[in-house]
Amino acid sequence: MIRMAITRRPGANFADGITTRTGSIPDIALAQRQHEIYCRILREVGIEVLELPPALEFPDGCFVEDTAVITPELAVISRPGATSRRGETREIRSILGEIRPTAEIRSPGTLDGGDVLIAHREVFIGLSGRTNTEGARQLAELLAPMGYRAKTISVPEGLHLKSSVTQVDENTLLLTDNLSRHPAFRDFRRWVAAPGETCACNCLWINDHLLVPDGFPETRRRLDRLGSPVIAIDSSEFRKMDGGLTCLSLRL
Ligand code: CIR
Repeated sequence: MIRMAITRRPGANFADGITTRTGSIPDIALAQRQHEIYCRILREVGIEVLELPPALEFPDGCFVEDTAVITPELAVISRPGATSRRGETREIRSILGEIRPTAEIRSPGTLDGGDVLIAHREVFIGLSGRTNTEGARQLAELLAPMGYRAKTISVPEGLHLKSSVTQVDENTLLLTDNLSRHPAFRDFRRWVAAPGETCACNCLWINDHLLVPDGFPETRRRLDRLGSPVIAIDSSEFRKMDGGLTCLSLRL
């Protein structure tokens, strides 16, 4: 049961963040509305949401997931791979430090929370443009004493591992065709996103509800069969900045 989430509202300079999607500039007012709806839905599924104000020095600051990896036992403060995002961890470290024991990824390690998928006691760590082998090694070492087993996976496409695979129920992963054959995931039931709907892979399964990005009807039809209530959320403006539903919160 997730009791609390930390989010940060997108600021007026949200469009100055990093993106690979040239030519699609986010509408700030719409992003702010979509963010409000996201926070409201988290509250509706029983979560207390700590909404931080925009941090104008960090246009990507609303993607708070990248700043930490949280387990019930420990919060590991990340060291984001993009130098423009490193400072985002400062305030998150002090908030999490009040709530949970903390540890840190240290230089030369880099790690973005979006590259880390924890399901049961398995920690899947994506090696991407943001997370390097040293960051992955440090995270694995920090979590091992609590019984977590880490596996690294080369991120074949998209920004982060969780752009292409997320957990959608206790034993099911929603993933891209490419990743579905990866041996690291063989103990899970694997559902491939419908053709042309790979952006639907970033879902958020939380408190027995499944939050899915709006606009991917075929994948949604499949997810409806899983049994958890499915809630579609329009995250179009975050997608323009390479973000999705998991990116917008830290959950604990
Ligand atoms: C970035 O490039 O860092 C941001 N524009 C998007 C981060 C998305 N975060 C995530 O998938 N966890």
